[in-house]
Amino acid sequence: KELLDNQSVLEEEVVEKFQKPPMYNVVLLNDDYTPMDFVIDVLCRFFNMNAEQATDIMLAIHYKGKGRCGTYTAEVAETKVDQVLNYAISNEHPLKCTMEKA
Ligand code: TYC
Repeated sequence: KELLDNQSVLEEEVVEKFQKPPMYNVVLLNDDYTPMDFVIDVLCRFFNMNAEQATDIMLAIHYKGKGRCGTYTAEVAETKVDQVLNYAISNEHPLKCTMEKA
C-alpha cells in the first residue's frame, strides 16, 4: 500500500514537471541615454501595458537599475528580447534587454 502511494506521488511530480514549462522573466536594464518616453513606448508596444503601468515600470527601472517586464516561456521570451533590441537599435538607443530564469 505504502509503495503504491509513493509511486503515485512520484508520478504526480513527473506529470507536474511536464505540465509546467520553465519560465523566463524578460528584464529591461537602465542606462543614461534612452529617453523615458521611448522606454514607455517599448513597454506598451511589446509587453501590452497601458501608459500608466508602463510609466510605473519605466520609473522603477530608472531608479533600481533593472526591472521585470513580463514572464514567458523560453521561445516567447527570446522573441520579446529580439524585438526590443531590434527596435532600440533601429531608433539608435542603447536600451538593453535580457531574459533570466523566473
Ligand atoms: N535612465 C533613462 C533616462 O533618464 C530612462 C530609462 C529608463 C532608460 C529605463 C532605460 O530601461 C530604461 N532618460
